[in-house]
Amino acid sequence: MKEQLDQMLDQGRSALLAAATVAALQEVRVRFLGKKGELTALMKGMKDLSAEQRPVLGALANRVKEDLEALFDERLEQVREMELEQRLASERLDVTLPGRRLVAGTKHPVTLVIEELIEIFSALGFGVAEGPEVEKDFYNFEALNMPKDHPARDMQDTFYINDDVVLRTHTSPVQIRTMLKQAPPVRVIAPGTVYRRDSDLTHTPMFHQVEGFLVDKGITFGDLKGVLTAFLTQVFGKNVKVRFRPSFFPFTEPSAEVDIQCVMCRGGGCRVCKSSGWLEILGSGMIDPEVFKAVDYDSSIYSGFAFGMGIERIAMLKYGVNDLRLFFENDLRFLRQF
Ligand code: 2NM
Repeated sequence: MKEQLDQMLDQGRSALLAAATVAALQEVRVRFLGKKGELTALMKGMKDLSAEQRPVLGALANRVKEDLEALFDERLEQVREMELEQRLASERLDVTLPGRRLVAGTKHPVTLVIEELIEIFSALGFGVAEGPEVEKDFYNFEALNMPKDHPARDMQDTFYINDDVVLRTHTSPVQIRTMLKQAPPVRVIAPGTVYRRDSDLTHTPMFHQVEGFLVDKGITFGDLKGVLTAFLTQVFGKNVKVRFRPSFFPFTEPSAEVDIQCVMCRGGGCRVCKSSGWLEILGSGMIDPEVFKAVDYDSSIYSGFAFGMGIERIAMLKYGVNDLRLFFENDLRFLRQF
């Protein structure tokens, strides 16, 4: 039995030293020291020993038990430490690594131009108004001096929802709604999306406009020229040359188209200005008394001017974009440049 105990001590020691995880250590402990363990079984057998042998071997068995328990505790400490170190090593975070950069979006060039125009006209005292894109025929045409049989309706190819409802072909209906709500004096611009049945290299069925108007006592064509010239010099630079040309719109009389000297060739003539040296930027005019009649403004007391422009066209000239379609393709390589 003494040999058995010595052997058990040796085996137990080697097993404890070999166990590399807490779980393996526990297994060794159960195998030798557990209720059904090998040493426990051996100790139970001692009751059959003689009276002289029992205390000697009993003491030896106890020492073996204590040695193994002590070694177990020591190893447990070591293995726990090892496991912790492994975990810390495998879960290590380098807090000095740079973070992943968030991809920030950019504003669409059309948005940038609209924001710039709002900024400029705000400084000139204009408020901003919005209205529905699905609009009644009355606000889109009728109130703008374009009755049902008016030839000017053919100028705009209209998306009809039904006989009385259209996708707005310009943002002028917003001015009509503003005038119906508000008595003069009034100064407002209306930026927004408009729709026309037109689709080719230089036309998209949806595009953007900013229109604006001002009504007060004693407003003249001189005010129109002054405000629009101030506006254009802020967008295209203070040295830009501006030209007013007679034109026609059903809702203004007189009407004028406004050109700036070509930003590409500075008037020398190029493809962009079709060799004319000038670029058409704005439509404008003094608001027709017929429009005032529709919104119940007294044209013997008040007068005003209005204007409108296409935003994509201005964005193309401002940023040197040569293809309208780029604005609608949502190619990030294009959009990220703004
Ligand atoms: C343009 C050109 C000329 C215009 C007129 C009005 C209203 F409602 F006051 F009569 N709003 N916008 C107007 C005038 C728009 O765009 C080329």
